[in-house]
Amino acid sequence: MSYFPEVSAIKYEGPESTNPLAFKHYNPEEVVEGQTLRELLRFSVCYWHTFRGMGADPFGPGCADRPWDDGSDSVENALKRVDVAFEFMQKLGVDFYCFHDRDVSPERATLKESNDVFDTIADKLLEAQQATGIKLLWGTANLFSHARYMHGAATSCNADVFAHAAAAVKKAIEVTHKLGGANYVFWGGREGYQNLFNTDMKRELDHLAKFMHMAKDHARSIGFEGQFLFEPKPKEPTKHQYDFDVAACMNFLRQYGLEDVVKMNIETNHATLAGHTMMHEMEYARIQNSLGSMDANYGDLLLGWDTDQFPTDIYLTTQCMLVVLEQGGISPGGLNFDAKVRRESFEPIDLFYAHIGGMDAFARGAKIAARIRQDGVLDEFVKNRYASYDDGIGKTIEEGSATFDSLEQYMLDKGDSAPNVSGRQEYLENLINQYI
Ligand code: XUL
Ligand code: CO
Repeated sequence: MSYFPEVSAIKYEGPESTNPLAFKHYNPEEVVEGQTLRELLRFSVCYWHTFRGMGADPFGPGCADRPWDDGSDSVENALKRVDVAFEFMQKLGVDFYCFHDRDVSPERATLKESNDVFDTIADKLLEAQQATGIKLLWGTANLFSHARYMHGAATSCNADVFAHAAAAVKKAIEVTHKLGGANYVFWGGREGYQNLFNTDMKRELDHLAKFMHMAKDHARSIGFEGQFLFEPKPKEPTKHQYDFDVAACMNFLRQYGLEDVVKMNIETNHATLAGHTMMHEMEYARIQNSLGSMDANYGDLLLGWDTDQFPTDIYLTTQCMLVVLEQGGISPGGLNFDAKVRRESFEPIDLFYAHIGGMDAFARGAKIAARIRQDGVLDEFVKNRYASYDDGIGKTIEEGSATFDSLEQYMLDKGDSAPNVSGRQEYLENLINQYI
């Protein structure tokens, strides 16, 4: 039984190919800075948008054509989706996938029943992983869709909801562990507030930290050694999410002693909603040894919400890959397409076009970034820009031997500072365009 009979395995055919169902740039075996593109990029398909998204928006219900899906929350339907997902991923040639508990497994009236169904689905996922070699990049729990989470989960004012969320995350970590997941993600679905008049921010943040500590303690107690990831997002669904951006997340993690166990899963559309570029968020995390994984997508800059489009912008992917290569890769994280096809792209084949485009865009970005790095054009420029700190007074500042007294004396002797040199931004932008 095939769910995508019109598609066979997607192959690399090179830039000259006109086949829309072929890679033009993603050759999984091509080596970039010592790693194959497959190892470097660690592409992952997300279960929620790709196998559960039906194109609903605030103005209308889903309208996607998914002939295999009867729309029910039956176990049979959930099991069938596993077959669909693995056929899709295998034909696409990705090595990883990601899910929330409720994407793969429907919720039932009680926690016990929900967990039992989840076990049945997890068995099938494990079988499918073993049959195909596709692995779990990360698991997570949906702590935002059910009405109980209206005030948040770990930051809910209702302690029972905190307990329910804890039980859900406990189970999701156990399933992630059973499936050999490389990471576990926290995205604070509704961990934030709509109005401070009814919110005790201090208590909510304390609770969130307690929750993450308990999650980590449980994970380690069952032998899950995967990496934890925190996913920054400034707003939506709440007016203010506590995981606003990398800076806010890092501050939170450090305040509560979690910085050694939790890294960042950075998403482009979340970065731009926070008023940052993706490169800023990635670089800010990288320099603090906290760049863990990426949710690859692209937001429409004319719209103020999370549009989760597939990334096709080579400028963006080049910037991302400059940071990834500087770090030497992103493993055990990966590059998860947290992206959805447009509502109008309602046919199953559109799922292939979307992922092929995203994978090609990142493969190009990787190769362009590697050439820029190989020629050392940015490195050399940046190094020279700070050369005044390599010796003399600058060196005393960096080494920590300078004081306000010594700096004052230096300037009294010298009279005035040395002239500045140009930042050459336009020159550098032109240079980067030559590589693209
Ligand atoms: C929501 C979002 C999530 C996380 C996982 O904007 O990005 O899907 O990636 O919970
Ligand atoms: Co995401």
